Amino acid sequence: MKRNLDMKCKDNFMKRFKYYKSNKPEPSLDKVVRIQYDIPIEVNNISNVIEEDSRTKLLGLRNFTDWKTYTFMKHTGLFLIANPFTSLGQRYWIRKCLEDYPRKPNKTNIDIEKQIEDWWREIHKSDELDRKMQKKLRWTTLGYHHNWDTKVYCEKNRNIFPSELAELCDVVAQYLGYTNFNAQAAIVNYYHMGSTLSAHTDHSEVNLEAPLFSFSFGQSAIFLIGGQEKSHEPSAILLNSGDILIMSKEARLCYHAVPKILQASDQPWNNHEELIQITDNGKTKYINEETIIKEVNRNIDNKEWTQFNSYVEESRINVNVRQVLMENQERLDS
Ligand SMILES: O=C(O)CCC(=O)C(=O)O
Repeated sequence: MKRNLDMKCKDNFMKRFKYYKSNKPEPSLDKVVRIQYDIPIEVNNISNVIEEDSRTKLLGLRNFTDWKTYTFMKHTGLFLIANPFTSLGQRYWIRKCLEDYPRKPNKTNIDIEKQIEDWWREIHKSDELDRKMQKKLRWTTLGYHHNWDTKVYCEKNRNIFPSELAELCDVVAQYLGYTNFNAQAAIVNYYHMGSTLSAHTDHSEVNLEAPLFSFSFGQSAIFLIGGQEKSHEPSAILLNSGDILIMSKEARLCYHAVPKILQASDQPWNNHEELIQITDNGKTKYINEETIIKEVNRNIDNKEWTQFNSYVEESRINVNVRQVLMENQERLDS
């Protein structure tokens, strides 16, 4: 009897996962925390730690005073910043994830089958889009490459972390009061409408005190987060394009999953009133300002944007960034 009860309890995460994954019947969204419609009772608005950061505009972010940040009573250490990106900012990050991040020397899931130098160029090399190869890309890793088998990072399996992504994380970290965050590893996940990501915890990093930053773009998702055991009843949260989820403190080691991708109710990357040129206005730590201004502004051109638009109209992209090492540690073996 006791054993049966234990077995039942163990199933809580999986039970919710299966419920939200289902297509027949479609799950009810009544219990999904949806910040865009109303502020559910379990979510509180938090006040900003610092007033401003001159780098926000360069990185496609609104001013801190316009950010809306929420914490969750049931999940200590979990933060949700509801889309702080401008439309042009979303375009810039979506394009980075598609055009730049899957390029070598970064690793992708396609590598075991075929080494492709430049996935985005490869799928567009002839007049007709290579849809088969387009759909094949499920992840790319940056910085310290995640080892999916051993779950252990190693120095030999490391490339330079993209400076603009490090800069973005630094801004968000400073905003939340983390003054020493160092972006060292990232997984970019590519989801199509039927894709899921099963329950797991992220515990490969030496430093488990540092927060994990997770950025969502394109189509929406139901995100499940529970406790450090699968028996905990998870909460379901709707993540929309531009949302930033931060897992820190207790939430850093909690089970989480993506059981469903949902059609986005709007396309914040296509808000034409917000496609305004950016100019130099911030002291950057990692990036060259001239380069980023050029790269952000070229996406105002809708013609240049078309191919990226087609991708996010039917896919979701998630970038999650971690600090691997302890503060002042330079290498895994030091
Ligand atoms: O797609 C997401 O929102 C979550 C991704 C994730 O949990 C991971 O890559 O570890």
